[in-house]
Amino acid sequence: MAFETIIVEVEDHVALIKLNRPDALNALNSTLLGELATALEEADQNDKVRCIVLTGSEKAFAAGADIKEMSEKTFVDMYLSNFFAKEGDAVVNTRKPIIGAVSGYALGGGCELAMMCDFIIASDTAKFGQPEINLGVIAGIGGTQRLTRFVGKSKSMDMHLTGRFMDAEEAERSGLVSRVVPAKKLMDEAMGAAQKIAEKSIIASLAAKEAVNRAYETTLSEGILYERRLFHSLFATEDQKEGMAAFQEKREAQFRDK
Ligand code: CO8
Repeated sequence: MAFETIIVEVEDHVALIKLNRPDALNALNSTLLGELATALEEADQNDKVRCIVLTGSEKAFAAGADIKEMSEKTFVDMYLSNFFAKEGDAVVNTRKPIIGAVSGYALGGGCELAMMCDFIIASDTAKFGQPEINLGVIAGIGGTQRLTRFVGKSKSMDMHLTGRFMDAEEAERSGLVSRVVPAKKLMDEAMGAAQKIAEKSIIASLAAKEAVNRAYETTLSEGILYERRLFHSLFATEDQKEGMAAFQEKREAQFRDK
């Protein structure tokens, strides 16, 4: 499908989705978010895709929700449309792993979108922030909740109340991102990580993603039980037999997603 505000390429089992509104620093408007939701649903359905990389430009992953589109909206508009809740759900309901490859600004809704990815690889130029307070509003698509879980209350409060930006080094130190690499190497690093994921059994990848995400939704003992049951169930797969046989035969496993 042809898109206006994103570019999608599928190669070697990885879907690369690039936000593409360069004149607006990839500000998230309704067209872009609708297209992103569609692209993610398509990637999830596409048997050739085993991992997804979501990225922006070198200058901006995304500088937030589109302020120009939003500015004249009323409470009733926002409430009745449930502003971008459906599109946000489409991101978090994607079952295949999503890597956020972040360079430049990831602000407001852009930071929130990056945090909806399964993990973030950042370039050393990345800047994260929840500056909505400067516009007389607050984060609206998970920022107060997700950032707090990533970096703790004190830093999250600091970011949401002052609107200050966090650079890549601080983001890595605080647990917001998994790796920081020089800007020029960002896409190689993200695509390399995606390739590694694509080589695994997709059944195990989906189970790992589901289990880690339970940690944010439930108690420790329930989460551990959930993990244990998923772990047990993987012994019903041919890929478990293949993975463990390959280890003993000192060869690469050939997973068949069965
Ligand atoms: N919305 C609309 N247009 C934007 C946005 C934005 N969020 N950010 C940048 N742009 C546009 C600018 O208006 C400008 O366009 P034009 O040339 O037509 O005037 C162009 O992008 C380039 O921007 P700048 O000239 O400002 O570039 P600078 O390098 O000087 O500054 C900054 C870069 C610091 C990123 C600056 O653009 C900025 O502060 N942007 C706004 C950041 C912000 O406040 N983000 C939060 C938005 S609110 C939000 O995200 C709410 C989330 C809750 C719901 C989420 C649903 C998805």
